[in-house]
Amino acid sequence: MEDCLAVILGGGRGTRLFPLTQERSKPAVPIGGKYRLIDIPISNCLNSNLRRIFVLTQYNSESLNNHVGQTYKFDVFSRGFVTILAAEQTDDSGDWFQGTADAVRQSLRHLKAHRSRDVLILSGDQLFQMDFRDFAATHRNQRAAATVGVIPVPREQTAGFGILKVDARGRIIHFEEKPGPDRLDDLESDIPGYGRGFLASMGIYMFERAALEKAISDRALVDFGRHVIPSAIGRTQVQAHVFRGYWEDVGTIASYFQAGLDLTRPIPPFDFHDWRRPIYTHPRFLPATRIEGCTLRSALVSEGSILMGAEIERSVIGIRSRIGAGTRLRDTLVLGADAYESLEEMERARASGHPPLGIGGDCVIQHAIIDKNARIGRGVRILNEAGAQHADGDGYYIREGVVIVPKGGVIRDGAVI
Ligand code: ADQ
Ligand code: ADP
Repeated sequence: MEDCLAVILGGGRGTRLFPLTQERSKPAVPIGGKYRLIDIPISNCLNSNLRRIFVLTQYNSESLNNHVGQTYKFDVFSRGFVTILAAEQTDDSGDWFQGTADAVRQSLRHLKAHRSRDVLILSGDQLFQMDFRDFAATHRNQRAAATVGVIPVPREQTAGFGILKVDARGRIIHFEEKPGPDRLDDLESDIPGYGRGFLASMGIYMFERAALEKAISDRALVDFGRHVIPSAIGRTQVQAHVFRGYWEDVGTIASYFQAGLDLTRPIPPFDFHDWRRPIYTHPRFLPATRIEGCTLRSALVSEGSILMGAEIERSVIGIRSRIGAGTRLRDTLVLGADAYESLEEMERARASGHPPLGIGGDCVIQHAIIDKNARIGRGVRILNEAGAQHADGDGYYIREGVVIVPKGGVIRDGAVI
């Protein structure tokens, strides 16, 4: 893996995760109570001994820079780095990154400064654990110019994916990006050990370096899925590497929310407790969580929190969360806070008519995402009883049926959503 560079696609406009991406870039979106999305692909790389990593992002946020800078520090002998490349306007192109291939094309000059046989291209919004050494073995043993990570999926789950067909040796012979339902009959395959089904692209690609430079040299090829991969098939050897573990795209509010709640299952599909493959994050030196008279069922509670007499079910509680007495949370992701408020600050907030940081007492909240640094007053009810799918309210948003209180959002005492 010393002969491989990793490039993580950190996000285009990030509109599908709005409002979580309103004030931060997608890689900085929190997950699992104490991590950020970018920790997942970076940890997969580090656990695969891949230590030279670029993160491409459309917009650079302070929180992403802080997080990466404070987390991934390599000593001088390891030759490792995590470098963020934000879309920058250069003389060659007045445009921001247009698509995934375009983003990689614009970062080639940074990659050129580092020798490598191969380049691994990863998406920044996927929850999975993969050993990329297996991926590289497929790629190199098959002498492929490019290798695509693929996963078997049933018909009902094909929407939004590139679907492909392979020959007996695992070469990709046909690829269609996001085919319509009418195309599916032609794209079904017999998958060894799976039966009849569909092979979906995971949006993970390994390219032999010269093949990558050639494949994206034409500026008309903007996206890997839509242009580069389909046009490479037939011209060069494009291999499939079949992955059979848990893999979830968390690029939309609905999938992010569901993947977050799934972490609270007794045996979660994604295992943060796997000591052989740790997920790294910013070390914070937070105190233990204080819990007073609470009922907790299927909950993940992050450190530095204060939970006073709350009832919490199927929920993730992020770092430095404060939850007041008599509050009931169900199916909710609380992303936590960036700092604590002292008792005096809380009093001052109350006196100026603002709820203190965190969630006040006697609230009922379900099916919601409470982003960082939110201030939720006392007796607030977030139930979305009308079942709205999409709305922009006073201090909140509803996306795909999930109520989201944005970062730093304020919900006054007694409000009903
Ligand atoms: P999508 O995920 O729909 O499909 P795309 O929107 O191109 O593809 O995004 C891929 C990744 O790159 C995402 O993490 C996105 O945020 C990021 N990204 C997009 N534009 C970017 C830019 N300009 N700069 C930096 N990052 C950018 C792809 C494949 C499908 C495959 C699915 C699997 O095209 O074939 O099935 O992934 O999820
Ligand atoms: P993380 O979210 O990874 O735990 P930090 O704890 O370092 O990161 O903090 C996140 C953000 O909050 C940073 O921008 C930091 O400057 C800010 N922050 C940290 N501590 C305080 C504080 N006591 N008061 C106000 N802002 C803070």
